[in-house]
Amino acid sequence: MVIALVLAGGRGTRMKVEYEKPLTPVRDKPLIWYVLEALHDSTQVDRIVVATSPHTPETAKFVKKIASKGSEISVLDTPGAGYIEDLSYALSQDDFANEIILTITSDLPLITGMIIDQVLDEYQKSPKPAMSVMVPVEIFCEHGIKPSLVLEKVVPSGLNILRGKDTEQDEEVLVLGKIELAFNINSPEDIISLEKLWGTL
Ligand SMILES: Nc1nc2c(ncn2[C@@H]2O[C@H](COP(=O)(O)OP(=O)(O)O)[C@@H](O)[C@H]2O)c(=O)[nH]1
Ligand SMILES: [Mg+2]
Repeated sequence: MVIALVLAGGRGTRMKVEYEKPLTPVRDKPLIWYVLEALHDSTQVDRIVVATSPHTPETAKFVKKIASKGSEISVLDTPGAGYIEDLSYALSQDDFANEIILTITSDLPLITGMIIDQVLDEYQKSPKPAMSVMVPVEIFCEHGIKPSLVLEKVVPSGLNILRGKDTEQDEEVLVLGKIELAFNINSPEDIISLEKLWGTL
């Protein structure tokens, strides 16, 4: 089974607004809606779990409202102790043991179901239990976007795959030339970049 774990419990302080970041309006929809829609469109994701925290109570309410309409989606209340800490907390859940866990951030408005399926196809072909997905930095330059973090010419995407148990896992690095995997919203300026990108993709 493939479980998508959406991390949506950060403080989002760089947005400088009172909204919780996952609920930031982007073309009349909350930011996280784009990620949930892409996961819903994926043919390989079986379950969606949204990891909220005490920093994002309204996001939890929003997801529960969607869940009440019968989608395969649920909320996991994580402590809000930090990305890595809350990810470990989530992975230690009994019902995640040995499942394929696709982790994704709530701030990737360009992600699509097709790209998620492409990553999962590559994961299924790989002999390794974990996969981290990177985007070449040139892709950012081509679109005139400044990436927040560059590791030796690649930018970490907001999407990774691992098995549901919190131990060291041998990982394959997949490099995909898709801006959709790494363009994430962290500041109000990013919303302006997003509008520009939408015009070109
Ligand atoms: N559950 C949970 N999610 C978090 C935490 N910190 C960040 N996130 C989520 O992780 C995603 C990425 O966070 P962000 O601050 O944008 O990190 P960056 O893009 O790597 O700089 C967002 O969707 C956050 O809501 C945390 O402590 N707990
Ligand atoms: Mg981000």
